[in-house]
Amino acid sequence: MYRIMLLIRCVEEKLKELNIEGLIPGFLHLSIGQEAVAAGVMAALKDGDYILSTHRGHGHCLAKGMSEYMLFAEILGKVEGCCMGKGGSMHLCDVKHGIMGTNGVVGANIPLAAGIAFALKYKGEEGVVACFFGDGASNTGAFHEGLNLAAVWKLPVIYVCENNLYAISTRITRVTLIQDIAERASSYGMPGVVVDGMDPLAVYEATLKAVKRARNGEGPTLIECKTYRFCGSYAAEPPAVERLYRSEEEVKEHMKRDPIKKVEKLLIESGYLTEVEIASLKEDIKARVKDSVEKAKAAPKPSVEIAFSHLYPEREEIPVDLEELSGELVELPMNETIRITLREEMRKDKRIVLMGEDIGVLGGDFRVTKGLLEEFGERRVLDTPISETGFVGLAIGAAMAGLKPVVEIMFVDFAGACMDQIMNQAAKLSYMYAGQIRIPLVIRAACGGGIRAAAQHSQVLSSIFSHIPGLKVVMPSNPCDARGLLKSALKENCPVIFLEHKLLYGVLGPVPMGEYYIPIGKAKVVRKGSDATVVASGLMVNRALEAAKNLDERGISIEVIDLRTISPIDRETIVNSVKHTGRLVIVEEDWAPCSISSEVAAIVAEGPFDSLLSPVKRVTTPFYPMPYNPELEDSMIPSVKKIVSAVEEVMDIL
Ligand SMILES: Cc1ncc(C[n+]2csc(CCOP(=O)(O)OP(=O)(O)O)c2C)c(N)n1
Repeated sequence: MYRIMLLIRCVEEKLKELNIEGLIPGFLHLSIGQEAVAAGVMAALKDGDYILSTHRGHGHCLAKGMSEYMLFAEILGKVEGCCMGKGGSMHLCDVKHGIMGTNGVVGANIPLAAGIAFALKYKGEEGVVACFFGDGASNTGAFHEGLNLAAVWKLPVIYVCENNLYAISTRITRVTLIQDIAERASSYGMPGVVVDGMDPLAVYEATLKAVKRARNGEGPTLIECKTYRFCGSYAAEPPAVERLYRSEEEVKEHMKRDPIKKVEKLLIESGYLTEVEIASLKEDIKARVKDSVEKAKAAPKPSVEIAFSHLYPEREEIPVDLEELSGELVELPMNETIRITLREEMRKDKRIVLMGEDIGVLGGDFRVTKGLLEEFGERRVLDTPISETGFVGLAIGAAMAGLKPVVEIMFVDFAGACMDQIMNQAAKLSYMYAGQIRIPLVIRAACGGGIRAAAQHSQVLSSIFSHIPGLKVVMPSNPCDARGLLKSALKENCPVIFLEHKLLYGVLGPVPMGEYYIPIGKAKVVRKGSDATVVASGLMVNRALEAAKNLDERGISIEVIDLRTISPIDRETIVNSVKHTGRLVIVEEDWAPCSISSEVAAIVAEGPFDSLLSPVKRVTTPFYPMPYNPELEDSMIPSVKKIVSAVEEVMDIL
């Protein structure tokens, strides 16, 4: 432990120098003073155990086995860094050593850790997860949701709170009324322990107990380590800024508790090491660190292509030709189609687990998962607390550790409650950790208006997800597509947002019972035509088809494109169609500003603009929330009539 603490201190002192020299391009948070926590916790872990850490995670990574060379190279932005220069100090990862990532979003790693622990337990592996976070993180929703879920499902996690008294400049006593953060553990039904975080042995002993508990299947423990950082919140914090929130005297007082000096004294007094031996050990570490830094400075930078890699890891192989209909065609509604597809895939692939609010006993608000609990049991069909950040984060963690979770967000409107987990975690981890981690996760959500559910239960929001690289977004318009898209989504190694329109759940359509996969990223021309192109998705495809039928009776030939995949959008199919028809109407059940319809219009403006015979027309929801009154609601959602009028306008036949 002493050696590890020395290494961490030496590496971080070096990083401080590099920062002063201007060699570190980004943020740098040092943990000087807090080394005993990293050393003590890691001494109690084994090789098959995992850690998750924070923006202040150099020490944790070094103690868990990351080489100082990989660390320096990463922080200097070099291709030989642990994340090929794509992560930097706040986003380190070394899966080979069980380091499942340091995280730049305070508190976000807490549900992820529960998820990795869930996967370990599910697979019957004996590993445990240690999750580090600061006192500041203990006031995030992710803390409460993550700890609660870990406790309820008795997951093998050790939550390690490094209470260094400050979240940047905010002293914990100004934002938290209880004396010990560990007290919070009792409200989740788990043990909470307070230890002297400046004493590696005390940290080690507390962790050892927590690890034993976790390995025995007794669930998580919260360990609060009372510690202190001797440096500013970030490496370049000027003393004048630091003085705004803590005095020099206070820092000096805490420096008397320096864990390295404390252990040194103990080692000498107990006759374990002499002063000469300690000096020589320090020299060795210094020399080793110096070599690593020199090598890292000389290492190559990443090539430009590296910036464009690791976003969407290659999907699993699909055993049949895409789009090939197979098996008997059976008339089914969309909710039942999704259910039988999930059931079939779950029978084949034990990695698939379902999570969500009321999806088990009730079968979901829209009964999509009805009966699956009975067949697969509580181990694979999990009713969750109302805790979107908790269970979506947990599912991401489980995916990181090799499972394939399918999460249901009851109404897509509630995705806002867990947007950090979707956009900063699920979408980004594979990229920022340079492909070391994959997130094979499907997030299903009911969307759309028409059921008189008003402003907070009627949105589609596909454009919000589609704005984020790293996610794929699909939206079936009929039961057959729901089957093909879901089967394909379950072969992806990236998060897929699967949007299910509520008004389509009960709509019948022919569904192929065999292996049927629809390529993700490909739109479909669902009706051929020559006068105008209508682009739509989800429920709007059906309205566009009806409009096309009406117009056909008047001799107007409409080509209808069903986007199927909203992101990444299929530019080629749109461009080819508009080149052919010369006119474009985009129908979207969503607001026009910054929407999918804006995107489609931009694709045409950037591409076959010269082919346009008339301006592009969009039929969208007025830029107001959804009202409750049925007539008012119906007036908001694009109707067949409005689509027909839009086509007439682009055809100039008003
Ligand atoms: C969700 C979120 N909010 C705000 C920030 C900005 N931020 C970065 S570090 C930090 C303080 C964190 O304090 P604490 O959790 O106690 O950890 P420490 O920095 O003391 O190690 C804040 C607010 C962030 N990264 N994430």
